[in-house]
Amino acid sequence: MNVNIMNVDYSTKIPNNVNLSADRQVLKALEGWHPGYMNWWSDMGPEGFQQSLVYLRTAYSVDPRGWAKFDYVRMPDYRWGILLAPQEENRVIPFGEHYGEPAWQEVPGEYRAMLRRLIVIQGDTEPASVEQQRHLGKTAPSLYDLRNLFQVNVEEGRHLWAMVYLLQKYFGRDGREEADELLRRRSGDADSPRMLGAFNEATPDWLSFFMFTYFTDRDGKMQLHSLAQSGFDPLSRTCRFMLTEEAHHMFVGETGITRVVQRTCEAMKAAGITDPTDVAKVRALGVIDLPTIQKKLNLHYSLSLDLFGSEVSTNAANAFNAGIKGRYHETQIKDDHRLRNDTYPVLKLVDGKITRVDEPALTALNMRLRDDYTQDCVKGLLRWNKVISTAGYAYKLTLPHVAFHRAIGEFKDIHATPDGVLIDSATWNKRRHEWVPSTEDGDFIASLMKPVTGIGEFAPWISPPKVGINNKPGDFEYVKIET
Ligand code: BYC
Repeated sequence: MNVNIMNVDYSTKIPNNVNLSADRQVLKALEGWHPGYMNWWSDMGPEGFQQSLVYLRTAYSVDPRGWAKFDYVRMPDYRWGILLAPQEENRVIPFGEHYGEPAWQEVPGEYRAMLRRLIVIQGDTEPASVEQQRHLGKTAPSLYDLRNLFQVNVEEGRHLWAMVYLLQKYFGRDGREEADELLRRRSGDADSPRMLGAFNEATPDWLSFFMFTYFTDRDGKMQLHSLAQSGFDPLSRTCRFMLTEEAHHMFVGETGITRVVQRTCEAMKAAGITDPTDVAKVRALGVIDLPTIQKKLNLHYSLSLDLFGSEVSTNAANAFNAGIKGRYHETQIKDDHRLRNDTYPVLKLVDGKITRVDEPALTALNMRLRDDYTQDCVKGLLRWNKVISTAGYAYKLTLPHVAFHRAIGEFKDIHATPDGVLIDSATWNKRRHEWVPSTEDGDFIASLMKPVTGIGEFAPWISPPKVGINNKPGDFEYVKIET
């Protein structure tokens, strides 16, 4: 393996393993973009704490055996670098009409617009999530959680750099314009919103943050896996390295929810509560009741399903045919990787009923990826339910039906219960807050969001983690808060 690609050059302003110092034009373009990025970070990045020392990991190599180092860093001094996974020798395009041809090192002219669109959409989500989470530092339940939030934020910032590098290097002037636009749009802005629905929603509290990192970052994982299959090799290599960092984000979500559920169950047991659906009694203990956790889960799962686009999509078929966006674990699938004659079952609305219909597999690729996503989501639910059953409660968290609370695709114009029963608008309006959080639910959760900044201390609504970051002990000072 090439040694240069494994280690990162920190001598240029922008750390990288793509030999930027020999690529003056791109280096100049990126250095030109850098001040705008720093302005964006100071305006839209985490509120406060910018002068605090945070125990962060920074990627210093792309060697999977040891790629990150941990140290105290002030967030604005974080080295946002451009890191691509090592180039695989003789890599071929693993699917579509160009199956078996050598992977492209340059953008194929005929697919330029399609590639640019996908890179821009991917890039747009990264700063959006930082914007959505910027106020959460003020209410962190511990220094451990505060550090995890900032770790996620700086890495989403790096993922923006990753996409901007591709735009600047491979898309000339349009790429530079798109890179500037990525710093201009704002999550939730009425005039200039982020591109995808879920990235314009609020992340009002820490339970939402954990749900977001569990469900929405997992969409990121699936999309990055599909793009990591791309015949455009620089995109593939970029996404492969991003996935290394992404795993921690989902860990933060999964363990965060586990710790909330754990604390609720402990508190209920200690108080002798036998009915976990007795919301008032549970809330009086200062913990989040399981039915409210279920409502948050319903909301974030359904918002994340929307990120997969329509179940039946010619965009998806075109991107696959072109060799630009593949399937999850494409190279491990045993078929012709062209999908010329295959079908795939899709749930559709037929004569007012939710019906399984066989669609050409090519146009059903969003559905397939979404099914893979759902299977991946189930794993966390099994863990959370284990905590509940071990505590002796019969309550089960479940994923809502795919027709529930949708804004994109087959079910966007109907209403359904979490069990997938179709209901009319009047019933939906009357009952929706049985299924998605109401203002009162939000107010209750908000009332618990009091910052805890003592070393080794945790807010009373969440359990401490089982192990520390980088094996640090429970009394480790993850953030040295500058006041
Ligand atoms: N909101 O054929 P259709 C992450 C538009 S998350 C608004 O149904 P397609 C992260 C669509 O653009 C991963 N609009 O869908 C997580 C199209 O419009 P145009 C982000 C939407 O194209 C946490 C029209 O509807 N990466 O990384 O097959 C923290 C018809 O489109 C939405 C990607 O998503 C929506 N939800 O699939 C940080 C990968 N859905 O073009 C980061 C790149 C669809 O006709 N993107 N539309 O005007 C893609 O692969 C695809 O564009 C999509 C949509 C999966 C998003």
